[in-house]
Amino acid sequence: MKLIGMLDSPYVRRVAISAKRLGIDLDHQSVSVFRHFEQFQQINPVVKAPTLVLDDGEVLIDSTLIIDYLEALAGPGNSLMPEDLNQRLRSLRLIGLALAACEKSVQLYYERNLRPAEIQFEPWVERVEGQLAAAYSALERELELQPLKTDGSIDQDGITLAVAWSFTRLVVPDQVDAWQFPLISAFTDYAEGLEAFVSTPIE
Ligand SMILES: N[C@@H](CCC(=O)N[C@@H](CS)C(=O)NCC(=O)O)C(=O)O
Repeated sequence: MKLIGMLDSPYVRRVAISAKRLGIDLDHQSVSVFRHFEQFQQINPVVKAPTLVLDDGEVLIDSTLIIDYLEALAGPGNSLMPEDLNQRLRSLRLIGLALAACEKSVQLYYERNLRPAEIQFEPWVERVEGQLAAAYSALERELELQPLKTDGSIDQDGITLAVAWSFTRLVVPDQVDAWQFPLISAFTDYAEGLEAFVSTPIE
């Protein structure tokens, strides 16, 4: 199976890291939705990263749906999601917040880098900045209430949180200070030291 997309996309990176943690070998191809638009179009006319191309040529998009498929391939004993209902609910809450943080970081990055300065719409930018801060504040509170494991393992909530934080710090560093979100920052330092992260560097 081929995973198409750049690792500077948090969505591509969470799929690549999840696959490693699930023991699934993916052939990763760094094709950019911007710099290699036409090449990407040949693989997937919708040009969304990540794209997973199955061995029979079937194409799957959206990181969460791709991870769902990889989880099914790996089998129940290997899941990155807790079985306990309450813990699963908490994981889903963390993942939802981290994905919202990714989305808001992407929106700010696109606004700053794709839209000409003279047609930027400040009320929209302020709205997105507020949403991004709200997502990380909620995540920091979640970690205050219950820390994530730092025993050498990592599950889907931790993967998505750390990937989101590293991405935000890379593309819109002015939006988040490590001292404002010490628990998220410390957890990300831990995650970025794990083999699955080190071997899947943000490009
Ligand atoms: N919800 C999607 C979001 C994927 C996404 O928006 N990826 C970006 C790259 S970071 C992309 O494909 N951008 C190109 C575009 O939307 O035209 C997921 O989880 O995979």
